[in-house]
Amino acid sequence: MISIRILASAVALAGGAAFTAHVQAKSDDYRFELVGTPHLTARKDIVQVRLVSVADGKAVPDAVIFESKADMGPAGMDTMTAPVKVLPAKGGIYSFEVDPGMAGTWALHLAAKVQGDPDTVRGTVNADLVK
Ligand SMILES: [Cu+2]
Repeated sequence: MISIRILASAVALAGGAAFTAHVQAKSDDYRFELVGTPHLTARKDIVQVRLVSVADGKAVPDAVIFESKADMGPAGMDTMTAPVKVLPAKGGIYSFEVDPGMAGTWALHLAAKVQGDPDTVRGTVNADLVK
């Protein structure tokens, strides 16, 4: 009887540890959304994105975007990438300057940190870019 109890608590502990590791790895509490239609400025596409809290739909204005990559995965061209420059965020809108090699549907992969949240937020928005 005692050994069964010990085994049960060991399983509970292991489960708890795995759950914690998962929670710290990635956050599903937020999502990135495309704002408007990308437009050209000085022959580069400006893509505007909002970060939204899934729970209440509110925009998160003070996240730190630390990773931004663009590829043509949505058009079946995973290996075609484009330079992305992060522009200053304004009023809850995060802007990115993308210099695509060709027009079409591009994926913008983003990673961010939200103030007071230890988890990393990762998300992808698809945008139709012109050239
Ligand atoms: Cu392409």
